[in-house]
Amino acid sequence: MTLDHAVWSMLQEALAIYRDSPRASSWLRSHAERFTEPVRVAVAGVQGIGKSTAVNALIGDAFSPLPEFTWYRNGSTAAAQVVCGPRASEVPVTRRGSRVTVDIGQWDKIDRVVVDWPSRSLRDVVLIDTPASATPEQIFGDADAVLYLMRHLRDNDLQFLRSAHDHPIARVAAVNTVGVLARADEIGGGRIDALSSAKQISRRLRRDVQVQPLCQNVVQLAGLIAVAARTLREDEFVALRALASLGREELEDYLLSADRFVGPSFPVDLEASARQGLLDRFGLFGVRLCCALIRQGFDTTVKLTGQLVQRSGLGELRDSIAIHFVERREVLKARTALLGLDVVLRMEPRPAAFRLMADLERAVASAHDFRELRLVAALQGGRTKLPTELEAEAMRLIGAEGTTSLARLGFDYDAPADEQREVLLDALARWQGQASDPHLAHDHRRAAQIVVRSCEGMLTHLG
Ligand SMILES: Nc1nc2c(ncn2[C@@H]2O[C@H](COP(=O)(O)OP(=O)(O)O)[C@@H](O)[C@H]2O)c(=O)[nH]1
Ligand SMILES: [Mg+2]
Repeated sequence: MTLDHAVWSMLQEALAIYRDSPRASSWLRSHAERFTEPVRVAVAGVQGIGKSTAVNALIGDAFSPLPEFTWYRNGSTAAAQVVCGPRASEVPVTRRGSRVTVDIGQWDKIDRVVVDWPSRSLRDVVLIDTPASATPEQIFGDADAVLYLMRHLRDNDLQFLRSAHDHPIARVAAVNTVGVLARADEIGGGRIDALSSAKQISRRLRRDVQVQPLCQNVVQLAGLIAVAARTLREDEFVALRALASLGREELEDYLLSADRFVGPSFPVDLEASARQGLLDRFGLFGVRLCCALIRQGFDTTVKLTGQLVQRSGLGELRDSIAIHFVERREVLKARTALLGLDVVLRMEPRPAAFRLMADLERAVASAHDFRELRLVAALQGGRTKLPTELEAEAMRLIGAEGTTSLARLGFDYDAPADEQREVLLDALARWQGQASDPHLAHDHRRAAQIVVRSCEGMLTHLG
């Protein structure tokens, strides 16, 4: 039985056990519904760190920020609701230029705003923007997975990240958080190499002994630039191209401060209001980067946007969401359902439900997906050691770089099935050898067994 089936039947059995309790039934029904939805990814972090901006970058539109939990779901047409308890009221959504505004009006209390929005980026996830007042309990209660934005690693960041794993079930499956080094453009005082410095810092954070058990990955993001790139207008591009026509050094003089950049004596025929507009949208660093890129030959909107999406870190952030959250949907949903059942059990303990919970915990712990994720963490954290080359191959085969068979087998093109099978059989034989070699350490062989199981899984799929 797959994990999906195990969890689904657990939820149905729990509904039968609690059919006489309206409160438990309604809770379990909401969990059953949630189980079939796309993965819910919350964006968390302290006030002003860039959460709403990051959400906009991911969606590709510039929503005016709201001081409430705001859920963005894929919808065939644009619509928005204010939700409070069981009540949901439609509210207007309007677009002016690249700005989208949801007019929520006046309410005493709001649980959340739900925005339905046609966007490819929302096909596989529901994004949740969190307000300043959000507690970790609320965030980890609503979401299946979390993007945690930070600038430096501070105590309050670690506290937040650890709170995700306070719960014993969550600890079994510490698989739902990706750290984001936010405002990457501000690293090192906005020098032109800020984004590559940020990349190095995020790599270091990824390997940090305190962060590693709490985040599956750490990536950097220059959110402001990413939003501007995804919503770049023709008039902005024309203005940037005009700026880029200035000599690098001459332009640099005017990019020393915001005042100089929007000041009266400017060598290019560009109104102060247009310069201010560029500054608001891109920041000084962003303007500098755009001009450098245009000079390097990324001189159409398509080319420039593509570069900005990659350099801002948005590309890598999207990949990370795909690899760690979307492709691991089954595990994340199972984890959420277990936590949900645990709540019911604590409120209304019943022997039949305890048995159910024990069965499910076993199912989850033995699910191969979880074994893979735990092995990824153990290898990254150095708790399990393999020789360097084998470790790299093991990581790939157990899905650390993506869970499709192409990613696991290391193909960077769409290899036909028989070519994949050949590589796979070779890997399988190698790892079977490792798994059964009596001279190797126990944890080495144990790791090899998991890799073998991953290979066997692929073989079934490839047919
Ligand atoms: N320079 C820079 N500013 C940013 C970035 N992301 C957000 N901001 C700005 O920081 C302020 C707060 O951002 P916001 O996304 O509303 O933060 P939130 O409170 O975490 O949702 C806004 O003025 C943004 O324009 C970034 O990557 N770089
Ligand atoms: Mg915000």
